[in-house]
Amino acid sequence: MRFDVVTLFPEMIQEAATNGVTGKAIEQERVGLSVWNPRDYTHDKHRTVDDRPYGGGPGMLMKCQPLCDAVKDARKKNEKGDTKVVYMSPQGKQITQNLLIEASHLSQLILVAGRYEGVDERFINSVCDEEWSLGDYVISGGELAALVVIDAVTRLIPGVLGDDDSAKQDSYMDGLLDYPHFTRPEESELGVVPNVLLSGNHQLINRWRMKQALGRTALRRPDLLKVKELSAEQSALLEEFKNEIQDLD
Ligand code: 4GX
Repeated sequence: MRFDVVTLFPEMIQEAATNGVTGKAIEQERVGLSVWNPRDYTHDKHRTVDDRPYGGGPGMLMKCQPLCDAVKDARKKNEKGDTKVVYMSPQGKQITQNLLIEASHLSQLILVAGRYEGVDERFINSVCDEEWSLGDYVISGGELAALVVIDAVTRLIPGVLGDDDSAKQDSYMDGLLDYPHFTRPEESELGVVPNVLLSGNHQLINRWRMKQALGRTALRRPDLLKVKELSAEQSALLEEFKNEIQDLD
């Protein structure tokens, strides 16, 4: 799969994406990444990419033509398969792991990062297939949002994560928060490690971890539990967790 980012700050994408998990995936050619600067598609002496909004008001908007021409060039990089063009903004559909799993099956994802007060609405309506949001808060430009999408999607591509990490994508803990983790020392001024984790009994350890994952999800994200089907064993573990909390008071 390949990512193409349309941005006035190409270095921001190149710098961040060529480190860590995404950097390695690019090196190993498991994913492709190119950046496209709308400024390179201007034709005037000042290389103008923005203009004042019709109707007045503060701020500037990105003009359609340089954005359209950048997307048109990015599309040429895809030889076969599906392309999706996505504009990142708080007006979009909030991204979820499921949305990103679907995106990981595309052959090309073109991410458009807006600056200023946004882009001319006609570009979104005519050129973009979808509008995606990180969540209900405002950042200064779409670049960080595009990087979040690239990172999260790259992790889903076969071969990108090592076997140890990919096991994490196994389904039985899907839709639950993670259980708590501990490493050495066994005992410190910050407290002790739960005894069961030192027992060497892997059946007991897995049971404890599942119970913690269920309990934390119930306490912190009850919305996630509402949509998850629990097995009989999971329901029993969650009941145990809830009873143990009540024993505390
Ligand atoms: N999830 N931003 C887009 C420019 C903008 C302003 C107004 C449309 C209308 C964001 C987010 C996000 C900041 C990217 C504003 N576009 N992107 N930018 N939340 O906050 O993705």
